[in-house]
Amino acid sequence: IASQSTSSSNPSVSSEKEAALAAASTPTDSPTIFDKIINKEIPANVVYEDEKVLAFRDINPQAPVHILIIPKVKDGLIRLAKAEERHFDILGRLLYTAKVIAKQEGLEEGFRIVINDGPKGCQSVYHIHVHLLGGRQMEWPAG
Ligand code: TR5
Repeated sequence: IASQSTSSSNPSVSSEKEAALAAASTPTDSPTIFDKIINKEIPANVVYEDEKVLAFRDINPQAPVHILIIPKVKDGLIRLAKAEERHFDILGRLLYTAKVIAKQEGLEEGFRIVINDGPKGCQSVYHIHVHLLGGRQMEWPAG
C-alpha cells in the first residue's frame, strides 16, 4: 500500500493546506459579515432575493460563476452540523434556490454545489451558506 504523501514531501501541497487552514475559522454563534450584507449595511452583488433567502456573488470567486446562497434568518444554523428537523424547509429552499440561480446564470451544462462545514471543511463564515460554482469544467476529487 502506497504511503500517504506528507506535506513536507511536497511544498505545493503544504502551501495549499496552509491556505486552507488560514481561510478556516473557529466556529461561533456571533453575527457574521453575512448579517451586515442581509441588513444592507455593506454592499453585495445580489443576484436573487426573496423573503427567506439571499444570494450574492462571492467576493473571492473560485469559478466564473461563484454565488453564495444564505438564509436571511440564521436560526442557529451556523453550520450544516448544527442542522435540526426544524431546518428541513430552509435547507431544501437553499438547494432549490441554487438550482433556480444556476438556470438564471445559464449553467445548463452543469455546476457544483458546496457546503463547507467546520474547521476541517474549511468553513470561514459561520452562517450556513451554499456555494454555487460554475462556468468552467469542475474537477474531482475536490481539494
Ligand atoms: O469558506 P466558507 O465556505 O465559509 O465560505 C465563505 C465565503 O464567503 C468565501 O468564499 C468568501 O470568499 C466569501 N466572502 C467573504 C466575505 C465576503 C464574501 N462574499 C461576498 N462578500 C463578502 N464580504 C463583503 N466580506 C467578506 N469578508
